Amino acid sequence: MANIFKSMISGIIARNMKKKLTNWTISEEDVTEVLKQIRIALLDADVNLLVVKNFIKSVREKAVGYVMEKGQEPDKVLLSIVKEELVTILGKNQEDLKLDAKQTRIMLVGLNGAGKTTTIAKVANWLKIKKEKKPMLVALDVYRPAAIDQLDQLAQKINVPCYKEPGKDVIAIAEHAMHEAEKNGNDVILFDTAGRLQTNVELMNELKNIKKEVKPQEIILVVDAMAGQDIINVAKEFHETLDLTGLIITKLDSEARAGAVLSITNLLNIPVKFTGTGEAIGSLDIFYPDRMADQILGLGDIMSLAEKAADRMDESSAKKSFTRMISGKFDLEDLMTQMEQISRLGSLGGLMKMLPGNLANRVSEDDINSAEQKMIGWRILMSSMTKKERRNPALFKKQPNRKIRVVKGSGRKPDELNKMLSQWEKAKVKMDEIGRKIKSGKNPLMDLMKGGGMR
Ligand SMILES: Nc1nc2c(ncn2[C@@H]2O[C@H](COP(=O)(O)OP(=O)(O)OP(=O)(O)O)[C@@H](O)[C@H]2O)c(=O)[nH]1
Ligand SMILES: [Mg+2]
Repeated sequence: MANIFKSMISGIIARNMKKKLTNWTISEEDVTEVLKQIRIALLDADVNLLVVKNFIKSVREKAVGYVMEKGQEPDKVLLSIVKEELVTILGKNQEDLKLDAKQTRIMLVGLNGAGKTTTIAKVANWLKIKKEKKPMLVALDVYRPAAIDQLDQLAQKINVPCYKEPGKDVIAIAEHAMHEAEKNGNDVILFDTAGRLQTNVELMNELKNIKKEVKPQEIILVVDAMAGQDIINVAKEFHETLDLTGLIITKLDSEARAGAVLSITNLLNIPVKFTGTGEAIGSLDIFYPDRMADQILGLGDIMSLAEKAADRMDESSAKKSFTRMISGKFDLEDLMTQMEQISRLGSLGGLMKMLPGNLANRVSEDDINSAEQKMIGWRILMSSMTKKERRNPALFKKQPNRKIRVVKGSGRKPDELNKMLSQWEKAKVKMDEIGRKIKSGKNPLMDLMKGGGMR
């Protein structure tokens, strides 16, 4: 997604539309330059040409002739038109999986390496945890024994059953699997099908036959964000043969531009159901066109960040460390716990990308890298201390020998330890101050906003 972020369409709009319009109606001339730049940014992100053309056309139609009301600013008006059109392109309304049937059957299809098998396990885990379902996985990629093992191992990891058979008759296996699921009360069956390097008649026939036997409520095409424009024809072929009900885009965590796969939903009118953002089982997100539009515009994805934090942060320990902070008791043990919590959310760079563009832009890649390096160093230093030392860092002043031991044990530099201790002390002074203000009924955020920020 990196290039989409860098294109920062909201930045383009801000730069080009800040100037005063000559009158209250937006004219063709007012938008010529900005639309040209947005067009280039979208093509740069590998969005399909036809999608770009239609997009620019509808933005132009909505913008030109727009009569502004008093107090409206041209850049805000254009940004909201662009966002609305982007959301339309990305599918307008997010659609949930159809899960009402007594036994829901879902087929995942796609090219080799797209991420079908990994994604099946992610979706099954999501169904189990978020939807309280009893999923079963079925191995229909019977041509490579390793493929069955891969699915089986993932199933064990998430603790759901995996149905497999030694033979190669996928229709029979699918039929047996459905009986087995019915017998065991599995209410969702996920079929892992074989991929090919390219679509071919043999694969399409096999999938068509499986579909006939299984009668799935959902047939989902799994596509890799790194795919180029070819993927659009591939998706068309799958859709013509199978009448797809959804898409899952994997590997959005990569440096891929993702424009091609994001174009499929508009060109073929198939909703994106989920996105994959990593190899781990938990790296699956429901797709929200609105949030994706904000990401593309460079407005960040605060909602996802908040959800991620809620999912992975340990609330009770967060509350505890906050209380300790404002009561002047924040020590290195608390700092270590906090740093562990932050690292559970992922890399700092990844977190920064979720912040709105103007915030994220203030911090350079170098700053992020050096902060990450610093955190690594601090964690190593702190884990070389005894718990007693972390609870009472004043011991380092009283007995400097302790410092020598920590430096030796951690393999870090003495200077790094000294800097860490002095930064902790400074932060503690600030926190004490905030704590006192809270206790006396003042809102410390007001001070922070007036410029006395914590640094
Ligand atoms: N970074 C990243 N890697 C992913 C993601 N999804 C899948 N992968 C990786 O992509 C590779 C291929 O994934 P599989 O699930 O085996 O793909 P498949 O479509 O089942 O492939 P075949 O069975 O060979 O057709 C594996 O190394 C996965 O770990 C993702 O969202 N992000
Ligand atoms: Mg597979």
